[in-house]
Amino acid sequence: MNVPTAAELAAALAEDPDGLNEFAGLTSTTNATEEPAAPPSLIKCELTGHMATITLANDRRRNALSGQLLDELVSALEQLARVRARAVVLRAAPGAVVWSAGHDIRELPRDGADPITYHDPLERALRAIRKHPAPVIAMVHGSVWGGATDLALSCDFIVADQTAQFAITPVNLGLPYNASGIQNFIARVGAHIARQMFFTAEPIHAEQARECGIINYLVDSSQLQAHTNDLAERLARKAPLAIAVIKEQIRMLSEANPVSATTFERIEGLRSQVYASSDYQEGINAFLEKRPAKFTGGKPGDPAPAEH
Ligand code: KGA
Repeated sequence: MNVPTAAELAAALAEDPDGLNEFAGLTSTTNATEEPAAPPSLIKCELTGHMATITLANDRRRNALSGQLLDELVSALEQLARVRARAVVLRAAPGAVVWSAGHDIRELPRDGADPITYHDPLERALRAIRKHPAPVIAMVHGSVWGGATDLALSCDFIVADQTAQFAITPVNLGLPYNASGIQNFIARVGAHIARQMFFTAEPIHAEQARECGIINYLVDSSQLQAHTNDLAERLARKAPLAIAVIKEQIRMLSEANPVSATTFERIEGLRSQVYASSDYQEGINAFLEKRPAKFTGGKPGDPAPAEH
């Protein structure tokens, strides 16, 4: 993996504290003959002064959020916290027209297990962004799908251009989204727009995304990178401890939504009916077979529908 280790980041910072430190493509010094070759890295991490950029770099799979990509993202954020980066930009590689296609559908479980548990790599990454001490800015050019919209909404800012669009698509897969994700959408866009996004699974385009508070700054494509870097530099000049503690308070207070144990258990019971259903299997099969899904709405145990 070419994400620099914390030691590499710290050593480079110590060598050149005032200059521009570039970390793209740094590799571990482990002797390659001792271990099997690691798969190519799916993200790139660079640190320039106090500002970091994490680039999603798997356009071939439209930056689908696989376990590997998300583990690398979490690891990069941990390392950037250790070297006290003061602002992090999360972006897709230049030229990509899909920012991210969301959860890697090939990695969704097919064995009756909950598809998005607390320990799912996507959930770990969402928490890593929300708990990261420095502000994380999603710089969005292009379309954002499913769990990637949750990921972008978990960032502290979204700076986007006119090509940006955001969709949340579990109803295309017959998948029961989870309570923390739905809470995140309600907190960010309100129940009314959350219903529109979840029920239609249609993308919200840039103008509406700005109106409903998804996008903080909507700028021309030619200004996207400059505007994002300028914001990151401004944030990097503020008091980092104050930012970290205010960020953590906003997270804790916005998540402080008392739900009784009974209600939570009811939510989990309802969700399990969905991921145990034939619609969930059909949604994944349809994606893999590149065809529209045919959903029946049958609950587990219902008789199979008659063929027409
Ligand atoms: N998971 C796994 N593989 C994916 C993927 C995904 N989410 N999205 C794309 N791919 C693969 C795709 O199978 C293809 O592989 C390659 O990436 C290029 O995609 O070459 P292969 O082996 O066939 P494609 O479709 O050819 O690219 P495109 O024509 O440019 O279209 C891009 C989009 C993003 C529009 C299209 O790929 C798409 O609709 N993807 C699925 C988007 C989506 O619905 N994501 C939601 C995933 O679910 C999710 O996040 C959750 C948990 N949820 O919604 O609840």
